[in-house]
Amino acid sequence: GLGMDFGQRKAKAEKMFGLMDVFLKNDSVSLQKDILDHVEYTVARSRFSFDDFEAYQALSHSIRDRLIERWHDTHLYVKKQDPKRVYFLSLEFLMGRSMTNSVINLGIRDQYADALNQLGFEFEVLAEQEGDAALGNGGLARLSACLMDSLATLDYPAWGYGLRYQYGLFRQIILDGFQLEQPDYWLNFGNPWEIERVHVSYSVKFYGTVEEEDLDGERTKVWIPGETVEAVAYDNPIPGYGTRSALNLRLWAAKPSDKYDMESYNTGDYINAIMNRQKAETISNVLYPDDRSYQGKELRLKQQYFFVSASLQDIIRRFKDNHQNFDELPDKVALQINDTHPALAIVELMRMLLDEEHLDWNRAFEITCKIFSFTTHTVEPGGLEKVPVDLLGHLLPRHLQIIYEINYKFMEELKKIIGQDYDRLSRMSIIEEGAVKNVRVANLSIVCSHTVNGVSKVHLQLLKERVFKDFCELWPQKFHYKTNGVTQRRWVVVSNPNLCSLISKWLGTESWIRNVDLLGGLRQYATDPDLQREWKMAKKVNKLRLAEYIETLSGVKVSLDAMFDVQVKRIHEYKRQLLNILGVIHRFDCIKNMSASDKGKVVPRVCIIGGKAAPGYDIAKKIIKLCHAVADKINNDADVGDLLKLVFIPDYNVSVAELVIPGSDLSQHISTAGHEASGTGSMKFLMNGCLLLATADGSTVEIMEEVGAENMFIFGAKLDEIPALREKGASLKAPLQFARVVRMVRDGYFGFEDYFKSLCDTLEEEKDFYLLGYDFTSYLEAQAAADRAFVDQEKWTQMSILSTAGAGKFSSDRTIEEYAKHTWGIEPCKCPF
Ligand code: B1N
Repeated sequence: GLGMDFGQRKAKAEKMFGLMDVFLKNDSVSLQKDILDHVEYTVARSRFSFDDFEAYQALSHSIRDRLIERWHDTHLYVKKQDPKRVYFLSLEFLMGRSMTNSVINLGIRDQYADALNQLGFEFEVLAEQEGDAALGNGGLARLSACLMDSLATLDYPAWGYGLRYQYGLFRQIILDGFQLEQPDYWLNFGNPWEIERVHVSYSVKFYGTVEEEDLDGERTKVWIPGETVEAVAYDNPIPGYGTRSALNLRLWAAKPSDKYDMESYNTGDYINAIMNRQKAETISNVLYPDDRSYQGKELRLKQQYFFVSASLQDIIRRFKDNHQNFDELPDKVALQINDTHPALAIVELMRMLLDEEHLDWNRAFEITCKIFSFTTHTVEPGGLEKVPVDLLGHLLPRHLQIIYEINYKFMEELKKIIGQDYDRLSRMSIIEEGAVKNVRVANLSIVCSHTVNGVSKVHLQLLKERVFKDFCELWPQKFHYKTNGVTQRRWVVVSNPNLCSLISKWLGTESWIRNVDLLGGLRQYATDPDLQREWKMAKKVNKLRLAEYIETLSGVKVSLDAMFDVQVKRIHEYKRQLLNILGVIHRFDCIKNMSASDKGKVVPRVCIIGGKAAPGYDIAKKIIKLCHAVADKINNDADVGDLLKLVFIPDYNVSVAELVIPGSDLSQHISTAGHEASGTGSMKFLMNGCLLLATADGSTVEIMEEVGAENMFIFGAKLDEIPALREKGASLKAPLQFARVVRMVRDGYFGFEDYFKSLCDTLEEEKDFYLLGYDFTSYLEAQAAADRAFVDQEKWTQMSILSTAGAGKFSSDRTIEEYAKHTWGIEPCKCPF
């Protein structure tokens, strides 16, 4: 993969850096020795007696050494080249497990597998020992992780910045069909994939007052903070595939600051003072588990500012290492903010340039606007982040002043352009007036960014028509979209090795792993009986693995001949898991009322649903319970048998996804049109040859363009029909079949009728905001079409091959190329050895 052998690399590196002894060896004997050394000296177990977990620890440290090596080389080289870098700021990264991904990207999986065999272990078994790093909620957070993988693979000079939460996303356990949340104290067993940098730390300040001072005869504002917390860096190497590049994901942890002396007059004061200091750590304690509901919580705001302030100090320090003139900053630094969560970075940079570097306002603002780009993941104007002015002013008084100043100048400019249109001015203002005054974080981000990106083609359309209408009219050239993508390394190579080798064999190359467009080459073999046979076999093996998992989790035995029909994603009303469940009830009802001969024609199904509900999201939790109640009934019905099963997979996360996605035949992406900004799960299923049953929403619209609607099952109201349908409201008669299944739930056919009442109420004609009733008929038709296609296995397999073949566009490699070229203006910086 790397095109150079050990000796050549060593010679080159010595020439460049004058290093004498470089690079760890990767032959089986060296690896065995390394692993055993780590057993003895790192894990501190005897090399003659250690269990699977200790073997995993030793193995991961051996891999970590190799990651660090490349990570050092990349830094040294990039530092020397000093290109423009992109800094990806995100409050969430869903990395999942690291081990298999690391050895694959390092290109040494086979060597490790061999070394472990020699020691009497199996790589796959040890890989199962690792827990997930779940520092994020859902799609947005996994997108960050996929983009990092692509940045590394494509050799871009990039860093990621985020927060090192002590508690990741809660673990979901199911008790009597109800979701319970358990803390994810993921660092309990140590984390070999991070490097603690005790010496890389910055003070982050909060509260206090702003005073005016004389500085060289000029009046300047000085912030006298009230609290200081230390941010300590934890570095996570991100290896690229088929390159020696390894990027850095730097996550900040909060620690008490020891820069200030305490004055204690007695032991009690002293003890209390220590206890109070310890509170500093709460800032990075816990990830907020709601995706997209904003409450003006002080701790959340503190998290945002904490991570942004530390990151910017780090970035500016690095810039100042070899530059003095801040006019050069936009040539060296691109700052990408992932949704509005890190938007305080804009204000913090302004503050640093004004108050610390003493630039004048116009220069500071111009530089800031040239540096920031912002990606929004929102479709609802009401879903935009707002921060109460009082809260912000209390926590960050100087920042509030700067926000007011930015807004004042913006409003003055705007008046010159649009005149005295006060409605429009007040809509576009960064400050929302009202009983509670709020800072509109999105407006701030738009005003101060050079580019605003949506995450799919239809998302940009929605931004123009709805979410940011006023701004799009004012600055049409500012708004773009970059269709999301996922990394084929994680979602095919790591998670579906069977399919991976099959693809490489038929394409005659492994190059698709770096250049995913080559997948299109499978099209010509889509009807080849040999490929079809091997393709079906690979799917069978994956289905078996999934079936075993389901049986251990839920005790439900499922037939491998059934169609595995999967919907896994966060539980939300707009994602319409409820539509899925009602469809299952309908199917059940039909089977119950069928003659024996008709039953013979039913295509057996295993319906699989998985996903977490935000802890405070009542309706979502009821959907989970309904799924279990329905499953209890169906799975124990003798008339139904293997014709229909419903299973809920608990605690859906990245590593569960790696198991579930390759084993699915059909996957559902059925949001009401206009509600899913993009959706990235669909792309993972597509790559793995699963057929999609979907509405034309977010990314599926573009998937249709790539694989053809004839190779998918598309249904439901179209985006442009939705407003009129909502208008009609009560006069829309839901079909009888719909009324019947809702009745069954209402009347207690599945028990718990009181509990499900409010859930059923959301489906009443005048309240059915997400149009489940309206879409039900076409949903059932799409399901019937899927059944018909599945009966013809040749046809189905062809569609499956064509799905994978059409997945090329949805690689995050393509997404990153677009961002690099059109938004960040950065070039690859590849270490030449
Ligand atoms: O971002 C994904 C998209 O594929 C999904 O369609 C979109 O729903 C998702 C606040 C969010 N939007 N907003 C969030 C997450 C956490 C949070 O605290 C909002 N996530 C999305 C990637 O573009």
